[in-house]
Amino acid sequence: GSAAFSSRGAFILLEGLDRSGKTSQCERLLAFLTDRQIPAEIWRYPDRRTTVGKMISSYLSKKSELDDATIHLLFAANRWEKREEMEARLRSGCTLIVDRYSFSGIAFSAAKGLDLDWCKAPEVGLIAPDAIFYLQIPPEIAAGRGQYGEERYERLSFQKLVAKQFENLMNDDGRWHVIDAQKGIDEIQRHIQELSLPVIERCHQGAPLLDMR
Ligand code: Z5A
Repeated sequence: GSAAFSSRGAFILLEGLDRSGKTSQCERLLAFLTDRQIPAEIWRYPDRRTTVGKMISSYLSKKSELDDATIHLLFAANRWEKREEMEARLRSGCTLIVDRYSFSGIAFSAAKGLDLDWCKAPEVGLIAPDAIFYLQIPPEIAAGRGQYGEERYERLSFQKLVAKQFENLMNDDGRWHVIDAQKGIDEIQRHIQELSLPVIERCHQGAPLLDMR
């Protein structure tokens, strides 16, 4: 019937600082949905497997240098090169649990001092998430969850600036959910599950795909 025709998966995004617990929550949400026979998969950005992704990975591991504008555009290009596949997966009915996306792209570059509107521009026209879970954590607490590694950006002073940018990007359009990332892993997960199910249901009922604006 027409409902089946328009039925699609949901785009569920997790954002937050390094060590906020995104990966742990994505994995648990995938297990939960799979258990309930809801088709789902995890996507993460940057996708380090593509040609662009390899350039990003080399930059993050400090094996190469790029100016701030160039790396910003590469992160965006890494989303654009997956846009078509993302749309196809969603339209096939698969829910995508995504670990970082445009908001990380904008927050990290704006934290370096790049113009906010300039940072947002290359994201316009990408597929927009149906729900965004921002795992909110004081940067000092995140830093305490183990030694920062050797990657670029893994410094407390910079993470503080990024946190400020994330808080600026949130709005009250109903898609953003601020989650207290200091709670226990299971409690956070239950909260995310409760908020995700109605979103997935709406998408299955044919809610239109959204574009980043
Ligand atoms: N970046 C960018 O600049 N522009 C862009 O467009 C994009 C990204 C997409 C990629 O990092 C870097 O690129 C990133 C942003 C930038 N730089 N930084 N910072 P990545 O994706 O490779 O790494 P990450 O996202 O920062 O992942 P992470 O370090 O793995 O963090 P996480 O996924 O949020 O956390 P986790 O692995 O689930 O948990 C971390 C630890 O905390 C672990 O030991 C857990 O067991 C523990 N944990 C998790 N939850 C809890 C709770 N609730 N309580 C206590 N302990 C917990």
